[in-house]
Amino acid sequence: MTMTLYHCPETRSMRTLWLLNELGVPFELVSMPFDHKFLRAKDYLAVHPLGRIPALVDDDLTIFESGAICEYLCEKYGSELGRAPGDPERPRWLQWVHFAETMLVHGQNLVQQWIFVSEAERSPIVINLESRRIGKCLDMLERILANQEYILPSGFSAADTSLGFSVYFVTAFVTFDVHPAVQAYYDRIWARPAFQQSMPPGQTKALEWLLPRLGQPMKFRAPAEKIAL
Ligand SMILES: N[C@@H](CCC(=O)N[C@@H](CS)C(=O)NCC(=O)O)C(=O)O
Repeated sequence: MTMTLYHCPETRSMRTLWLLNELGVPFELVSMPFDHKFLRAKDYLAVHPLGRIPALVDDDLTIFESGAICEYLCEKYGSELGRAPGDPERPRWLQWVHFAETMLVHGQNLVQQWIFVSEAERSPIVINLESRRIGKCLDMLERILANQEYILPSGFSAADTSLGFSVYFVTAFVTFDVHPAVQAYYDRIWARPAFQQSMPPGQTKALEWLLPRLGQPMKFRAPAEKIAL
């Protein structure tokens, strides 16, 4: 009865890997290069019909979608990293677990622009727009994290393994110069041993191997207004 995580380094499956490391439960890791040779192989399509990661196989259950896996694992282990139904923080916990995906999509669109689209087809408008969307997300997080260490007032939770990965990922495209509270959050994440265990060994920056092919990170102006959330 082994639980198996299908993973590619520095992709959304890092959320699950990090969470499993935080939970300290036994699992088997199948780590693949981010390459269709592996992701579209017949064997893997039998696990995830679209050949995406993460996918988790737990006995006779196969589940995909990083947010769903996060909820599943917290429930399975009754972990304090989740917020169970009835917990006053449950709605916010769900919100941040799933918001993480909204934020990441902007980063993913930037990877598409810089890496997968030819130079002739690359769009400065899309790059600008998606970077600014990340900036708006950071402005919102800045206001929250100015008053608390993690995304929920009560402290670290699996919402941070979801959101923290998105914050990690976007550091390849933007700077946190005017988002000091987000920077401090990011530093706190890095200090967690379970996060470090989920990183490719020896790597100190997000998407380090791709950085030479990405443009200069976008710098933002300080957020103008302080809106109470
Ligand atoms: N919403 C899904 C997205 C899964 C996804 O698209 N993962 C990417 C890696 S970050 C992938 O597998 N891409 C491979 C492909 O599109 O072929 C989740 O959160 O798990």
